Amino acid sequence: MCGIVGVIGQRDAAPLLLDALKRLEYRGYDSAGIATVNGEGAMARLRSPGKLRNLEKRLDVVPLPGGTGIGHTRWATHGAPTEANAHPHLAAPVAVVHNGIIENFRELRAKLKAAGATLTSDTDTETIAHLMAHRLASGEEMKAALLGTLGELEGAYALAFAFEGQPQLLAAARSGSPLAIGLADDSVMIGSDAIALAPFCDRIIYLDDGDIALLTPSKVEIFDKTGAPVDRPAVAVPVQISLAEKGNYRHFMAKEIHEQPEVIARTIGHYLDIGEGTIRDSAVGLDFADYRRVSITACGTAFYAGLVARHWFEQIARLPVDLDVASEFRYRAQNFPRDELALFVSQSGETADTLASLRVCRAAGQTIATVVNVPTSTMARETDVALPTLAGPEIGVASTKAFTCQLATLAALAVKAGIDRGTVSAEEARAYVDALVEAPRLVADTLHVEPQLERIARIVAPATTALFMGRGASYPVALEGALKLKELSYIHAEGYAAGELKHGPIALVDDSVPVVVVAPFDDLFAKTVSNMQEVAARGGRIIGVTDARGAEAMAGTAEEIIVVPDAPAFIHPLVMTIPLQLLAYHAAITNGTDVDQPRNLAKSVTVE
Ligand code: HGA
Repeated sequence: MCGIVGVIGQRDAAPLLLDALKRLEYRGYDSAGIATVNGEGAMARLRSPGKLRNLEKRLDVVPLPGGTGIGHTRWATHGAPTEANAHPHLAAPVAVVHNGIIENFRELRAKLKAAGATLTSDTDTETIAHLMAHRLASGEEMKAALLGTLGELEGAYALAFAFEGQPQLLAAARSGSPLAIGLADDSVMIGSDAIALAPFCDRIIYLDDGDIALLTPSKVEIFDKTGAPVDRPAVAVPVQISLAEKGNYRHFMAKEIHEQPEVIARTIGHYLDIGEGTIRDSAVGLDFADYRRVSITACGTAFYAGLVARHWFEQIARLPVDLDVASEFRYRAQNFPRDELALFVSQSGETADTLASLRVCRAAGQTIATVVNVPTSTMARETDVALPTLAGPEIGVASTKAFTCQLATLAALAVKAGIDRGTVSAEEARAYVDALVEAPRLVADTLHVEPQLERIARIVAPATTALFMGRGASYPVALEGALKLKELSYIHAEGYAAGELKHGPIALVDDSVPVVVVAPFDDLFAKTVSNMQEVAARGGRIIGVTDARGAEAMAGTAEEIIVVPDAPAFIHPLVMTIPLQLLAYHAAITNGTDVDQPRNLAKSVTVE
């Protein structure tokens, strides 16, 4: 998603803005730009399609002077990723960068054109610069002009403004998209993500939804949406954020895959009382005896974590689960019963559709719980109960460690639900806890299959279609495996419930189609193996992911068998996911795609 940065201070702005933008590259983007204001108030701007290095090359030739400026990496929603559509957008004296969507942009463009404005881009964003410039030209004060402009916008935005003729001023605003202000000794910064600001600032102020801010080198003034001054606390830059580096790994994704034993251990350590063999009440802060059902809402990988959780809640706690993708959730006619727990899952805590769904449930008076990786995020702040996944910053666009930490958290919740609802005895609870305690070690052991996956990835990489199948809790794992492969290697991949294959997708099977069968040796194994035979009979190239006992039954049918360590059935989804992540990673490397920033994708999807 779009990255926003801004700086006002003693240092040369352009190189600093570029460095800060580089720290947001992981979010995914397709063009970039910077505008600066020098000491005399003159504004200059450079924009470029493609990667930041294109902009950097241009800056080498035409440096932008000045200590004040704003910068942007754009993930296009309105208009192609061209130079003309890249931010900052100008309408003298205003320059603006934007993350979000202005939904009434058509009306605004028509109104501006009728008033004689010349629009030079196809974006929704450019209207904001013109509205603001128009108000300033008609003599409105800065704050009034800002509030007036925002009052005309419908939709979501995080905005940073710079002004020609005002080298000592930046403005910022947020509604629906995140924005933070960074404080350093010699400068004040703006960033859409604290990661952008971490190395340059010691303290961060997170703006609340609806806030606007006026920044000078020595002062930050914040107002709420009514224009009343408000105090927002400045907090120390979280250490974890400053540590978002690649280390010795070739890609963030590789680092994040290999970090999983550690971060899963950290996450379960938060929820489990290992000595007592139970789940810590204080870590969960919910009594599931109060709820008749749970609704889980999420997007993408987090939705698949929710699908696994449905199995766990229903099997362990006999608690019915309703599940939907967040982009559809709001459009269903629902009655939002008070005795239903509304549970949301999001890595970033900013996912626009999930956040909007959360707000719908909150307005309906439901109790809101959120499984979230970024503790300072909007969702973490707007939820009744925040359930952290302690995965640390995830930089690779394709989620890996955040997914397994979501699983670990949801597994602990399901056990807690079983205890609260009396479906799990103390002895059974201890067995579940013991199984979870084993997860980090088993995941670490599973990582040893990497050399085999590297080789298998070379078989899969030339395919144009790949299928993944699984049954029970392995079905969402298959879905996640397919999503990972398509995100990273651009191979068309689909996940199916193993029993569904013969209802359609089997028509795709021939000897060019790899079929990944996720089947640990559990109660459902024999049925999945029958489905595997159906595929094999039609020439499909089977890649089995199973454990030692399953491998015996697959031998002779599967072309390749990846053997993971024997694990308690409860944590199979955590273990079985690892080979699929490695397969996608190595297929991407074989296909030469951009592993950490796959094309067209964004890390934290802050637009609907
Ligand atoms: N709508 C703006 C900004 C897009 C955005 O925020 N993406 O994450 C544009 O298309 O330029």
